[in-house]
Amino acid sequence: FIINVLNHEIFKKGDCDTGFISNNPELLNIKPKRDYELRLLKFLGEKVVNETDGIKREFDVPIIPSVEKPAELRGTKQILEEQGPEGVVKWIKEQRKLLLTDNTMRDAHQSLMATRMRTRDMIKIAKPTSVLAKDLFSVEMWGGATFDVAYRFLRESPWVRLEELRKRMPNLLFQMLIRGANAVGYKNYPDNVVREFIKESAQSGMDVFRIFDSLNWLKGMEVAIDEVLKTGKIAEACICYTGDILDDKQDKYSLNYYVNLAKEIEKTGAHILAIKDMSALLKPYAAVKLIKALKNEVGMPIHLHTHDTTGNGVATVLMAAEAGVDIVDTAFNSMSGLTSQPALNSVVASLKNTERDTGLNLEGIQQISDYWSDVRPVYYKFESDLKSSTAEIYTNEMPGGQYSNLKGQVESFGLGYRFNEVKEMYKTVNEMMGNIVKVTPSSKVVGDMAIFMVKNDLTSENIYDKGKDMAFPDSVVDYFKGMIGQPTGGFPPKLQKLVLKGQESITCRPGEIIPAEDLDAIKKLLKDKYHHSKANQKSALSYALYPKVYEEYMEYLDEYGDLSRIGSDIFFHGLSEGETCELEIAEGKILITKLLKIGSTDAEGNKTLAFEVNGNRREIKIHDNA
Ligand code: 3PY
Ligand code: ZN
Repeated sequence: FIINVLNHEIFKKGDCDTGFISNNPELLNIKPKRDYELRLLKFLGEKVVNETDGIKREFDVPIIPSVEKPAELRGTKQILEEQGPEGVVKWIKEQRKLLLTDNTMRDAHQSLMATRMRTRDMIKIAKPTSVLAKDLFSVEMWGGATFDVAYRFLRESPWVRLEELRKRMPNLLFQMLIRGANAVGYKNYPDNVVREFIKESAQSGMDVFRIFDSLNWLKGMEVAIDEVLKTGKIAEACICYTGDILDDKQDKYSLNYYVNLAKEIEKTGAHILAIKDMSALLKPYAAVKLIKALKNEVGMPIHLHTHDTTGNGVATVLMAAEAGVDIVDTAFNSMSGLTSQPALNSVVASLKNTERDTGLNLEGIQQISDYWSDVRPVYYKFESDLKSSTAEIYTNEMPGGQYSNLKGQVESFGLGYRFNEVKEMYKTVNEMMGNIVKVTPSSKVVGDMAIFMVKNDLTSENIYDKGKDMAFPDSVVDYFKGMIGQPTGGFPPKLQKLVLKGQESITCRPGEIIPAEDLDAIKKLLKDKYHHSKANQKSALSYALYPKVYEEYMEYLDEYGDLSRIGSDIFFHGLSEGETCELEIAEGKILITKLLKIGSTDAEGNKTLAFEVNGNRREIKIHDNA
């Protein structure tokens, strides 16, 4: 308003009286644009002053393959729409070809770059993927850690991601990973949250729900399976693979164990059986043994999920194909390998002219891989420094996504130099816990306990003495209380007693005792506290899953505005001095912004940054936290 007054011709001439404001109503036109602009400059200023110092690498602009939409674009999504989940199961069983799921937009970036891939980089390649890779079985692009990370670090809505991708990929099944009663979080939620979350996701375009329990405890998956069956979408239930079925000495997780679990899963009515090999432990010959046995014993199609941490990923996939697996998870080559999935393009190439030819077009999928190859460098800060495959994983059994995350977690405690010890301790903790399945969130419990032990110089022997008066990490306490379920073989009593220090534990399903969440009360809270006029079931569910993260997200939007449209090079690396860029702040609204100068720190510890925005000079003061 003041700027409007100062810029007004009458005011400038000094020719105004008390009627000036009422005679000139345009003075009250306060443009929200200015507000957007200011908030955006504040974001850029903070980034430059307190993170990058204006130093930035050059990044190539990713090339988006140009595709013409064919007259008819049909895929697996249409089979589901026209024939329901049973129709999809029938279709899968009729195929000789090996069906592929692309996991680039979910597990690949979760495993390679701490889940930081932004929606903006996904939606640009969505339409080309739907055309050039139209023969995929599905695209996994949601769930797992992506939900939390979208709000927590990317400050964007995962629901918008789902909707925007859905619009651009109408022919392919969308798939998500859901952690049973832990939904997309790290703890058991009330049943109504799990059910409503599935309902809302299905309505927003999700088709295949890959459901697992982090302890292979069937009870932990029951509610989720039941709800997916009600939605008419596809329930894919998992056996999480751990240990080594080729080694007769490892008898806890034997072939029989997996076959029995699969038979129990079949009884739930789930449509597809997934083998979830989250830590890349399924060796190629073990895959043959397991898949042949499962094919003999259960009627559901089998979907294999694995990682390439050991370098044996493609071999496992090919051997599984040979043994009759129906569908396998892969990632486009430039986003594959190491802790990510085995390479999609390479699998397609190796099966060309064989009985299990995937039918995917190599030239088309090369263009998609090239796009991801151009996108990836922007995320370099989040990549682990793992340069080669490692057979060490066969002994420490750490999931693909955890490896890169744990390293960061260990470093945040100032224990980076003791990472090898933490990895070794991860193994020890697993043994102390009775050899459990390790996948989110049980893997986090093991990781948190390993860090705690290294930090406090605890060993498997001295812990019972030294740990008597220590408060164990919350995740570890919850685990021993039975709040993420029951492990096969039960809890080791001595360790449970040490951790719980007299607190009660449960053996029932946590959902049976956790009170239902009042989603309407959450909507009201969001409306009252954040003036969130559009608070709906989606926002209420997000809050119910992650109250603190969701509140911080709302506060961030208030402070900086919606930054989901600005380029990832800017979002992560800001601007360098002299750089000009186009910043999209709302649909079609572009600010051409140049960082003219970064001033030096003044007596109050502030730096003044000069920008040019759409031709106008703007200055902003930012506190230098250094
Ligand atoms: C997740 O739960 O996010 C996983 O990827 C587990 O493997
Ligand atoms: Zn995985």
